[in-house]
Amino acid sequence: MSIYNKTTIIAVATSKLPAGVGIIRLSGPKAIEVTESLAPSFKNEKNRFMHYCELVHDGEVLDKVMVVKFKAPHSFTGEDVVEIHCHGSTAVLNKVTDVLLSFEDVAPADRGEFSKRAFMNGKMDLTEAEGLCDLITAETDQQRKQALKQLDGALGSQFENWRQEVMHLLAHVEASLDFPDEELEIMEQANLKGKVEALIAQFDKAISQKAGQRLREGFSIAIIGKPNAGKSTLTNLLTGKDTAIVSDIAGTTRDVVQSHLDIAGFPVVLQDTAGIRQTDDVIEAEGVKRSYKSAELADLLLLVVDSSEINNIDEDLLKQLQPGKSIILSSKSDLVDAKIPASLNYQDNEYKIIDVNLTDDSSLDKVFPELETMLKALFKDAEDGAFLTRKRHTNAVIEAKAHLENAMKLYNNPVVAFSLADLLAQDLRDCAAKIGEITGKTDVEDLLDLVFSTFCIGK
Ligand SMILES: Nc1nc2c(ncn2[C@@H]2O[C@H](COP(=O)(O)OP(=O)(O)O)[C@@H](O)[C@H]2O)c(=O)[nH]1
Ligand SMILES: [Mg+2]
Repeated sequence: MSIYNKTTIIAVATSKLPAGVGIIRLSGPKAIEVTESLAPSFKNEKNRFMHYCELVHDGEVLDKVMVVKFKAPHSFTGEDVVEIHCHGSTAVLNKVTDVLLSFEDVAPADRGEFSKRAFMNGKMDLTEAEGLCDLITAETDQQRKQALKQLDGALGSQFENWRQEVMHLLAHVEASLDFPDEELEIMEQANLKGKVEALIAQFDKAISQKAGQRLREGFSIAIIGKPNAGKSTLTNLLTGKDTAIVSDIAGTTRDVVQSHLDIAGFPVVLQDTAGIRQTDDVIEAEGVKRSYKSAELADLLLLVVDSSEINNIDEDLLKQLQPGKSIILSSKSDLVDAKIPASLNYQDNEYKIIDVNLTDDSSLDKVFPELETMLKALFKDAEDGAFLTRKRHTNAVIEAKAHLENAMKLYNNPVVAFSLADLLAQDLRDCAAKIGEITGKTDVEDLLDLVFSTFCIGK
C-alpha cells in the first residue's frame, strides 16, 4: 500500500499552452472517483481504454475530453491514475484544474511528485527516475539515447551488481567471525583482497569517465588562437549566426563567448575566447587568462592558426595541445598557398590540421566531420561500462571507494587488538550503503527531495 494513501495529486502534464491537447494527470485514491463525478459515463469504462465524454460540473460543460484510467498497481505511480486529455487552452485547463482541486483530499502536485510516488511504490529506482527526468529534458539525440538507457535500468543494475558483490564479500567476512583464529585464512580462501582490488579498479574507471555527465551537460569545445586568427569567424560559421563580433581589430573578443550547439546528436558548449598575446591592457590580459582557463577545462580544443602569419605564440599554443583532444585549423588558406606550413608539422602530425578559408561556408564540410569523429571518440570510453551521469553518482562512488581502500589498509596491516573481521565488516557495510544510496536501496529520505526537486511538474 502506498505511503501516500490519502492525498490525490493533480497537475497539467503538458506545457507550452495553447496546444492542441492539454493533459491533466491525477494520481491517488480519489483519482477515479473524482473524474467519475464529472463524467458519470466514465464509471462503466474499461481500464486503460480511452473514453470520449463531456466533463460537467454544476450543470455546466467544462470541456469535451478523452479520459483514460490506470488502476493501481498497474500505473506509472503504482496508484490509481487518470489522464484527462482536454483542449489545450489556458482557460480550459485552469477551469478543469480548479474544479478538480475543489474536491476534498485533492492537491496540486509538487515538482517530480508523480515520479517520487513511482519510486516510493517500487516502480523505479532513483537512477531510473533520473533517467526519466533526463529523457524529458533531452535536447539532442545522444542525450535521448543515454537517458533511455538509464531509464531502462542499465546504470541502476551496474550499481546493484556492485552492491551485491560487496554484500557477498561481507557475508564471507561475517562468516569468519565465528572462527577468530582463522580469520585471515578464511578471507584468503575467499580471495577477499583480489576481489576488493578489482572493485576499486572498477570504481576508479567509472569515476574517471566523464562522458556520461558531459553528455547531460554538454561537451565543451574551446576555440583558441592569436588575435585575428579567425576564432570569432569560426564561431559564427559553426553556430550559423552572428554569435561573436568579427573584426580585423585585434583584441575585439575580450571575454569567453559561449554558445550551444548540437553536433551529430552531441550537446556542445562552444567557447570563443579572447586572442592570446602579450598585452599591457589590464582587461585584455584578464581575457587572455580566461582563454587559458577555458582551454584547460575544455574537452576539445580547436586551435586556429592564421596561416598567413605564424609566429612564436602559435608555436607555444601548439605545445599545449593534447593528442586526441585537439584539432588545428589553418585559417586564411585563401590568402596563402593552400599548403600546411612546415612549422605546423609539429610532433609528427599528431594533430589533424585542416586548411580553411573561414569566410567561406563550405569550410564547415571539412570541420564538422572532424568534430564528430572526436566527440564520438570521447564518448566511446563510456559505452563499455557504467557511466555515471551526475555528480551525485560520482561522489557516492568516490566515498564507496574510500571505504574499500580503508578495508584494504586494515587487511594489509591488521590492528592486533581488534578482530580484523569486525573492522572489515564495517567498511564493507558502509561501502554497500553508499552504493545503495545511488539507486535508493539504502535509506535515502534526505536525498529524495534533492533528486525530485529538479523534475518538472506533472512528472
Ligand atoms: N581571407 C580570410 N579572412 C579571414 C579568415 N578568417 C578570418 N578572417 C578575417 O580576419 C579578421 C579577424 O577575424 P576574427 O574572427 O575576428 O578573428 P579572432 O580575433 O580570432 O576572433 C576578420 O576581418 C575576418 O573576416 C579566412 O579564413 N580568410
Ligand atoms: Mg574574436
